[in-house]
Amino acid sequence: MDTAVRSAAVDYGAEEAAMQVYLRQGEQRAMTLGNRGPIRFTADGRLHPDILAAYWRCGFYVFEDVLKPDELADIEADLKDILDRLPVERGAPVDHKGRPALAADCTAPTLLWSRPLGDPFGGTALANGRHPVKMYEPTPAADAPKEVVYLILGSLQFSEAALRVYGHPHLLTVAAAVNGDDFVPFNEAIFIKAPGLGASVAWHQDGVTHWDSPDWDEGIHGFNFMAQLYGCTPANGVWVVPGSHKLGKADIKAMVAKAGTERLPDAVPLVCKPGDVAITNRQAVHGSFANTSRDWRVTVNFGFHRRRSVLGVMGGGVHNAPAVYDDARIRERARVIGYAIDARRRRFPHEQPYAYKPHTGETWRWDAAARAGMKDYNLLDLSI
Ligand SMILES: O=C(O)CCC(=O)C(=O)O
Repeated sequence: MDTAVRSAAVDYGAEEAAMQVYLRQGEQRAMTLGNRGPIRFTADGRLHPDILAAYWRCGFYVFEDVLKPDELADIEADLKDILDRLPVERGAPVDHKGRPALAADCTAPTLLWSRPLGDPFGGTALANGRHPVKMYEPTPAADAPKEVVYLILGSLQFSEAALRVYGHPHLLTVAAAVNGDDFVPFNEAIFIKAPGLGASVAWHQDGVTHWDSPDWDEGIHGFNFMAQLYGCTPANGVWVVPGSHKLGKADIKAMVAKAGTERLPDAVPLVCKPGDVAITNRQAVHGSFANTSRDWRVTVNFGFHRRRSVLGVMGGGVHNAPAVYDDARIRERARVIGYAIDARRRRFPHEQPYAYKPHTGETWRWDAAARAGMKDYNLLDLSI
């Protein structure tokens, strides 16, 4: 990736030495967990039970080498186009070439901005206050822009390559193994952590609706896939507290207070090569640090739920207006799975397309009408 938006070298200031030790030790701990490797299947095409067991034990798993160079090149081309079309600043109607900016005509939330190396959510009441502690905010270089886009929501309307990843047959087989054959969408996003600029995502757990449910269990709030375009390192990737998805609502403030630092001592980083795809339980305590490293991290992020976690449930209101999710709403939102499978079939005709059970007997076509119908599709995200 051309590093035109890379800023001058920056670091964690007074925290730099401690941070470097933490990054090294975290990576060592991550490599002992036994939760990474290629996606493997049983003879009848189901996800290998050892993988499932490791996912449920740790709350995350790194699938290696899922996306091949041709697919990564497609994603990179879309990413460059997206970056080129961003508004010149927050709220601006045009991009740097004077064209209508990406998402300027969207109603749904799309572009999230931050001060370079900032932490826009930590310690605030935003998103139901689920990021209780502010992360350390390193000082950006003097030539850094005032604000950067670090997160793009509703991302499948901006990138067909991301849509095709969403329809990946192996990943959808994983989704079925974890959430059942009738799994349903959550939301989709692209996280962009430019070197020297990328914002923190403060420690949090994602679920908002089911913590006190009598049916609560380790999988009730679903999971996110995190597909890596350039890979990710301890310095720019997501960190997870292994096993924390099983423990109910965590007191993150107390965890940080006990550690005396936001470098949580039990957390480990997702370490990925380009094309690796992590799966992370939304209930796991996770977050990422401001990216003072020299490396880009771009994550194609997309989540799925169990149908029974969503059906008849009042949404949490984090991603869109609260509403009770009935069958019609779920079906309407799940059309994107049908489009994604067809879009993928056209680009990768040698692959066996995934057969999504709720669409049995139906034909879904990725065509001009479908494309037009994607505008603001994330108004219907199933946010729990
Ligand atoms: O990619 C990141 O830095 C954060 C991801 C995250 O918090 C999530 O997917 O829930």
